[in-house]
Amino acid sequence: MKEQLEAIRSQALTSIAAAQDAAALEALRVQYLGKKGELTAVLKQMGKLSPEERPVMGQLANEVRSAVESAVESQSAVLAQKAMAQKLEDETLDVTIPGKKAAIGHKHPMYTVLDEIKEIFINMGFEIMDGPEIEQSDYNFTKLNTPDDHPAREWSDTFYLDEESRTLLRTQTSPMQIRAMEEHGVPIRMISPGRVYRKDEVDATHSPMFHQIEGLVVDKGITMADLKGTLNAVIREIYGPDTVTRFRPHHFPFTEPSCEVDIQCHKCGGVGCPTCKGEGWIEVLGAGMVHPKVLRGCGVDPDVYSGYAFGMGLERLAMGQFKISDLRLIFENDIRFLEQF
Ligand code: 2NM
Repeated sequence: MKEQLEAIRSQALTSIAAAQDAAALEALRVQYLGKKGELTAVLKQMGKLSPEERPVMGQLANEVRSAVESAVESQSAVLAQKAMAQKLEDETLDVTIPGKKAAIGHKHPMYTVLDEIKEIFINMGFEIMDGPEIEQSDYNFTKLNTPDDHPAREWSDTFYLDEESRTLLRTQTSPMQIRAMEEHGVPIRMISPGRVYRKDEVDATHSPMFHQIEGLVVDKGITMADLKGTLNAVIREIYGPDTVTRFRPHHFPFTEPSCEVDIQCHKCGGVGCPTCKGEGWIEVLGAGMVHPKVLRGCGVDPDVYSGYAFGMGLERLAMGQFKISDLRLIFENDIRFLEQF
């Protein structure tokens, strides 16, 4: 029995010291110390020993058990340390390696201009309202007092989506303002920026899709003076405090009276130059007092309420601001162009 116990001790200590991972170590522990393990099997034979041998073997067996136990414990500590060292090695992070630069791009110049203008109107208490790009011709034309025979209604000018000319791609964002008056009611002070569509051939100043901002203010006692004061303030925010403006009579079906607003050419001071095409003035927006018929059509009593509205093209504004010579550049998304802004 002594030899058996010594054999177990030396085998166990050798194999435990060679165990390479926690699972192998646990298997060895069970093999030697478990209920059905080798040491237990030897101890079961103690009954066969003489009374003198029993305490001697008992003591040896205990020595072997505690030697094996402490070998398991110390190997377990060795393995844990090895695992930690490996983990540290695997997760080594060299904070001195230069980072990877994320190419995230930036805002399109036209949206830079749009955000600037939104900010100006928000600061003046205007709400921003979005609407559908697919509209009913009722909202795009009829409710805006556009006569049945108006050229803008022609198939050659407008993208219709059905044979009956009931749905179309909006040609301006004003249908949104009709919806806003109907749903939100008055008083109202809003702008609606967005894409609009017209059947124009592409050239340096035209595109079948472009962006507009339209504005609408309706309240009791709104007059042309409010229109002029507000638009002058906005124009001076956009073009600078010394900008000279000119309000010229014009015609729109949805406003009466109507006007177009020019700024004096900042390049030549009104004398005439290539920037203003020799005119001395640059047209920047259209506006007018909302037609009583339009108000009435939205359930607003024109004898109690009045309002003004205006519209401007965003591309033209961005082209002026950033000195972009060709409208097509705005939509081609050539990185060599976009990176300049
Ligand atoms: C313009 C010029 C003048 C306009 C009118 C309306 C509405 F819905 F109130 F009738 N919204 N926008 C308007 C007026 C738009 O764009 C050049």
